[in-house]
Order: sequence, then structure tokens, then C-alpha cells
Amino acid sequence: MKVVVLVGGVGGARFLLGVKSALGLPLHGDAPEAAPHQITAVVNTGDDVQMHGLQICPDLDTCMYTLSGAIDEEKGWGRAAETWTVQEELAAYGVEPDWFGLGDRDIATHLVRTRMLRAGYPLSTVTEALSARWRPGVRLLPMSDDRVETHVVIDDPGAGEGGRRAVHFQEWWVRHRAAPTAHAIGPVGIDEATPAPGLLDAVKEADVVLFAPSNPVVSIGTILAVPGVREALRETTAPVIGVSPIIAGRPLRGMADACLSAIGVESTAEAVGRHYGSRAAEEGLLDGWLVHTGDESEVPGVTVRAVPLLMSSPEATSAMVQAAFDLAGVRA
Ligand code: GDP
Ligand code: FO1
Ligand code: CA
Repeated sequence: MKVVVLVGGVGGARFLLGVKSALGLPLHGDAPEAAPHQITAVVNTGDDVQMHGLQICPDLDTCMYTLSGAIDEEKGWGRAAETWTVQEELAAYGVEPDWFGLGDRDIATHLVRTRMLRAGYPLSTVTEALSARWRPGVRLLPMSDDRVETHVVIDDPGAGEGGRRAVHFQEWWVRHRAAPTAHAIGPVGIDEATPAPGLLDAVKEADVVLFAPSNPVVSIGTILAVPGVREALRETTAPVIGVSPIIAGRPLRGMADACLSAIGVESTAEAVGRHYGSRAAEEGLLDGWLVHTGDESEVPGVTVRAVPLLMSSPEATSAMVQAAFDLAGVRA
């Protein structure tokens, strides 16, 4: 079976573990040669950022490290058994930015990536090269090879009454913990971006397409904003099933509610389902919407099903994915 999954970072990566498990594939590492299943993860790259001259792709790396068992499980990002010597040395020089944690092991990934990008390789090729070491067992496809960076418009007290400025998403999210009200959030460069090679074909040829329970604005929303992606999702013969990241009116981790309020969407499973909309309607994308038990809701034109959506273990996540397959009417 060919499964396409739209993903961000931590929520997406954990969901992918469940997809592998539901398909009977080993949690970490490659699938056996003869495995009849193929998973393509379309990964958000709007969080990507340059720090100290290095190109950092947080969501791609979170997926790559999680799927190979190298992730720091507690933080959800970066490498397990990490050390911080370079960070300490940078701090001793007093160089900025000092609010973004770059571990020594992780930096090696950014060095290899940056070198390959500077040599002219596209990000999708670079990701494939990095994956040759990590063997995530899933085809990790950046949403685009073009540079796209999500920015957030916040108040700027220094710019006088009513002054505002746009900051990089990472500055708002990591440095300020999403505390300043986001007046607008948008992916800069998206209009000129094209989908990564193979993305549209993967959607076209899929047996099922899943939206991971990732941030609906800065993860899934950014992927959907790449020109051509929405059309491909509306045209594919595969059922499209979304999984809610909002449980009982709150995101499970992180500050997705701050992103949702910036686009005027309530932090409820129903509102996010309605935001994605029905493929049967003029502009929507979903055939099915999976919500957490107790979040039963009405999304016009979409079949809503309630099941436990806590990714507390790969087994629990596997059951969630199985429920998504059932809703789609496909079988592993
Ligand atoms: P990020 O890029 O690291 O922020 O990760 P994603 O965008 O992939 O996912 C973030 C979203 O995952 C958050 O909005 C959380 O609500 C959601 N999430 C995290 N853990 C769970 C879980 O166990 N179940 C569900 N349904 N959603 C979760
Ligand atoms: N998240 C943090 O909260 N603090 C950090 O210092 C931090 C560093 C970092 C370095 C590499 C990487 O791949 C991810 C990192 N993240 C960090 C996670 C991250 O950037 C955000 O959680 C996501 O981009 C939001 O989706
Ligand atoms: Ca992210």
C-alpha cells in the first residue's frame, strides 16, 4: 500500500512511527526489501532557519532522528546523548543568536546539509543523502526545494505607538515561547515555491493520504500553501483523512492554539476539521476527520470518527493509524 502523510515535527514524527507499526514495519530503521508498503512523508520546511551560517531544518531532522531512534525523546527534537561544547564556545564569544540550542551531534547534520546545499544540491537530494545514514524507513520529502520561511508579525514597542515587526517563526516560538500575540503568520517565499520532485506524483498515486496531528497552521498549513499541493489533494483518487492535534479544546504539546488564533480558528477539533474542510465542497481537503473520544463533532461533508488519539506509545499510535485506515476504507 502507498501511504502519503503530511507532517511537521514532533507530532508528525511520532505519528509516522504509528504508520510504520500499523503497516507491520520495524519502528526504527529500514523496511525489509520485500515490504509491500511505501510511506512518503511530506515534511514542512517553513520552520527552516539559518543560524551561525548553518541551514537548519527542524521538522525534517525531528522526523529523521525519531524514525531512526536517535531522537532526544524527552525534548522531542535534537539528538539523544547530546553534548553542548560548541554552544558553550559560541556563548563565550558572546555571538547571537544565543537562544537556539544547537548540540554538537546535531551540528554535524547541519554542516553536511549546508555544505551540500552550497555545492548546489537541492534539499530533497540532501535529505536523501542524510537519510542514507539514518535509514528512517520512510521516504522523507521536504515540501519544496525552494526556500520558504514562516514569519510572524508581532508588536514592536520600540517602533512607537502601534508599531509592528515581522520575526522569524523560530524567534517567536523558541525565543519568546509564542507569548507575543501573533497578528499574522505567513510563509515568506511560498508563492514562488514549487513542490519537491515526486510530491505531486506521490499524492496522485497514493492509496491513502493522511494529515498527521501536526500543527494545522505552521506545519500542515504551510505544506498546503505550496502552490499545486491543494489541487493535487483534491484531485487524487485516494481518500484523504485528517487526524486532530487538538484534544478537548487544547493542543497536546506546544502552542498551536496561539497559531490558530492568529488565523481566526478556534482551538477545537471541530473548528480545525472545518478549517481543512470537505473535499465534497468547493475548496476543502478531507474525506474523513479523526477526533479524540469526547470531541465528537460535525464537519459538513466529512465523516467524523472519535477514537483515542493520545500517542502515548507506538502501539497506541498504531491503533490510531489503523482507525484512520478503517475510516479511509483501506487495509494494510
Ligand atoms: P512541531 O513541528 O514539533 O511543532 O510538531 P507538529 O507540527 O508535527 O505537531 C505538533 C502538534 O502535535 C501539536 O499541535 C500537538 O497538539 C500535537 N500532538 C502532540 N502529541 C499528540 C498526541 O499524542 N495526540 C494528538 N492527537 N496530537 C498530538
Ligand atoms: N526548540 C526549542 O524549544 N528550543 C531550542 O533551542 C531548539 C533548538 C533546535 C535545534 C535544532 C532543531 O532541529 C530543533 C530545535 N528546536 C528547539 C525545536 C524547534 O525548532 C521547534 O519546536 C519547531 O521548529 C517548532 O515546530
Ligand atoms: Ca515544526
